[in-house]
Amino acid sequence: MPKEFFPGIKKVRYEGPDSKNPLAFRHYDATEKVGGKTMKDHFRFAVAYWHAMKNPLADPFGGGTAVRPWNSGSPLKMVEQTARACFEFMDKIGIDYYCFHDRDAAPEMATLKQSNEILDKTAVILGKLQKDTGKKLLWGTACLFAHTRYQQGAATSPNADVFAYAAAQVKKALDVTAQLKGEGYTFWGGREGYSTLLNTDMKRELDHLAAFLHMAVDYKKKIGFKGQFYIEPKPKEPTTHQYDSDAAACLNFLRTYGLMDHFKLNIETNHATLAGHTVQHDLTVAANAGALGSIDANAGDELLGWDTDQFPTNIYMTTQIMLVLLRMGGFTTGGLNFDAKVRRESYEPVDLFHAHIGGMDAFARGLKIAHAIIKDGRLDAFVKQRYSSFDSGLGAKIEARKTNFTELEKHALGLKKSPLPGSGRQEMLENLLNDFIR
Ligand code: XLS
Ligand code: NI
Ligand code: NI
Repeated sequence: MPKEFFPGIKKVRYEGPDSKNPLAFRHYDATEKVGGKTMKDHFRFAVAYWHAMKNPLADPFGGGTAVRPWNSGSPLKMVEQTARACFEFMDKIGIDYYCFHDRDAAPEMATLKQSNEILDKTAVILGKLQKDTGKKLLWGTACLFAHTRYQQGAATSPNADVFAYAAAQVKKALDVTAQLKGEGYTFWGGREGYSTLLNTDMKRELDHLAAFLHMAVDYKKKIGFKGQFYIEPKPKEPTTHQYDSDAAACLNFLRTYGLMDHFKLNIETNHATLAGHTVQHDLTVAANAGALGSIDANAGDELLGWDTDQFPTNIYMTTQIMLVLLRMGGFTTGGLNFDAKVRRESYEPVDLFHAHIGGMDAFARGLKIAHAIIKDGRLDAFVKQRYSSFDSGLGAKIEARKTNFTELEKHALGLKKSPLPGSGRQEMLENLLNDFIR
């Protein structure tokens, strides 16, 4: 086994905004404090095992291009090489957390028993690497969408044996996540959705999904796993209609089935945009419900209508993400997981560095800009002023639910002219925001 998988690449350092070194940070300085907290603690960045280590970079018209020397050899050798490569990468890029699916940490074998066995061996390898390096698992998850058995869903499959198989897989993934002291566990509903109602009993499928998640909660208690559970919304792809389509749909599902106390949301940029929202919209919906748990940081291509999972480089967007996060008071669980892959054309291992450096720098700038905007106060003051008619008098009575239609009608009839809310000043506020992006 080679000593290094990224030979010739040194630890990436902060060199300041004027650095011309493409393998240095220009804005992300792990120890720099913004608003009394280090950048490192603000972000809690994570490497996504499936994209960074395992994605072959195929597309519908051609196979993988990625050069990933660690993805070779017998299953166990490959597992160990990949784990070592991932930890070397985390060390050199300066990221403390990683996230994995059971089936990217270890391959699916011929039987469930064999798959469990190799996953157990993998957990020992990962556990040892964690111990030696201090790196941590942000969250684990199970891949309930790739195998042909899950073609029609896992917890929403029309077949009870498939449901049971998925349950067994999650049980094991929870064991391994707990063993590795994972700080969370994510449920992305892979193929939990449908393509046509002609063959689908939607109510029954949703009931099954809820039963599945309740059993996961029970099992979590049983094994004493303390990590946070997350649901990750996504509107389409692979199925036409995903049940967990956006933050609002997930919250409605969780409330309907009495699961709100046990789950938070893991919001992904490109999923929000596929749902026809902005990421700041879905983050805000989740935060308003006290349920913003974690973020899968990436970006879509404005010109393409699918989950392109690109690295986030748009400072306007990272600024708005950080505005939501700072106003919420920062992460109490979770972190920023780079659920993003390099382009098919960027096939060399070093491209993983460029990609993560770009994402971390873009978030560092977004953090500083958002912090400056909040400190400046004009934006928040404008919003406060905009709703000020609810601060006293009739408005305050409305908010306190101490009035009724009859009283409001009397008030409206007594107005000298038809009321106007005042300009929304969108353009002025857009200019204000841009003033901070320097
Ligand atoms: C796919 C999802 C997936 C989840 C984990 O679109 O983003 O990567 O984050 O299963
Ligand atoms: Ni994701
Ligand atoms: Ni995704």
